[in-house]
Amino acid sequence: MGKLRKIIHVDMDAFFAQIEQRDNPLYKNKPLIVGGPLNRGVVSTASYEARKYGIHSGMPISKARRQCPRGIYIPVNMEKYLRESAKIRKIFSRFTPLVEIIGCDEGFLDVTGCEKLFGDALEIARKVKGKIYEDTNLTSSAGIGPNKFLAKLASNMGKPNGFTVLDNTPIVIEKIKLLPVSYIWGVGRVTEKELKSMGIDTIGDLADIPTELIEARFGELGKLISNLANGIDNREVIPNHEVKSIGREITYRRDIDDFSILKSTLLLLSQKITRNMRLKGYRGKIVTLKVRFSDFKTISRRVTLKQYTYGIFDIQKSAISILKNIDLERKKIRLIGVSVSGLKESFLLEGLIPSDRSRDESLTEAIDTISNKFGENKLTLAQIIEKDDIFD
Ligand code: TTP
Ligand code: MG
Repeated sequence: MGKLRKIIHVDMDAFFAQIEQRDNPLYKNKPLIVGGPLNRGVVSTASYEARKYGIHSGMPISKARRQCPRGIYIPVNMEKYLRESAKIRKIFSRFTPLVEIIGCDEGFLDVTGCEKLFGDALEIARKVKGKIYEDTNLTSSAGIGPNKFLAKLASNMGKPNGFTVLDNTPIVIEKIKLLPVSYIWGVGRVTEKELKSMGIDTIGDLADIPTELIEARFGELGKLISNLANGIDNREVIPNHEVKSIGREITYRRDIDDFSILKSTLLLLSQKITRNMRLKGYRGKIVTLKVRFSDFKTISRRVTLKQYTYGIFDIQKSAISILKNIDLERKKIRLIGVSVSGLKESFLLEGLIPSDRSRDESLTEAIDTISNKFGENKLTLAQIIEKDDIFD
């Protein structure tokens, strides 16, 4: 057992919609739907008044209009929301350097040991919420717990304008077990459906099944959600600036000089890296290829892309282009690795990614969805499966 941690999770309420309601008195207390393009697009978010009509993020606007014809529909004004987002981040960082921002409106603060400066976790959470309101006129919801899972669950339970503490006590755990599995971080709609088909509806149902079984079915994600269902969560709060690069490498069981195998490997590595980038919310601009030859000589070369991306083929193609420039004559490769640096959090790039990028990125998202469903290790692209035996 590690030391007892104190984690705070703060999430803005109906973020885009609340900002628009703040700025336009005509929108106050009304069902307000932010999203676009207005007739073809999806809902980014809806005010709590609109949620009563069953409207939620990701729903096609056409459907929302049918369910709530009297709603007010407005487009996204990302620049404006990012200005508020920056203020919120700044407030978080006043209390601890251990701040991990997720997306544009939420963050985790590890305030273990901060009592002397700012008071206990409850007091800090109260101060953060208060300061956010003071500086932005926006409400947020705070959750406090001994780990990220419980802190996030707590902030979600009290929404809007909530303040909830969840300790790892038997009473709390019993209560959590009654919640639907979809409350678990990482259980998306696809996973939820699959779990339901296995007869798992609640967090308690999931906790009752041995972790190995869930892992066998869902891969790494399975292990994570099974542990979370049991209240086990050792994930640290990782300050965003500390993520400098995201990469993977592979050592072959025997040394390789077959270019098609190397190419497939780069595809596999790119898939794993881009999945990780998306999970953490980054795009990157610099691709580095590392190659270790059979004589252990190791080289690494990098290219800088024109655009920030998390597209699988953007990364793979860059790595291949580097590989082509390396003299492989009479040499065999023992290890190959790819990493992406020059990272930027995706939400900061919103609206700045030109549409010709989006095809590769959409493909990456689709592959992610399939990976979530079948477990990361079950899905490998193209011919990699056949060559599986050459990797360590
Ligand atoms: P969320 O925090 O998920 O949602 P929210 O702040 O609107 O509402 P809640 O009170 O439940 O926290 O997301 C933050 C913002 O991110 C949201 O206001 C709009 C944007 N967003 C999208 O654009 N698309 C999406 O699918 C989601 C989930 C969010
Ligand atoms: Mg929010």
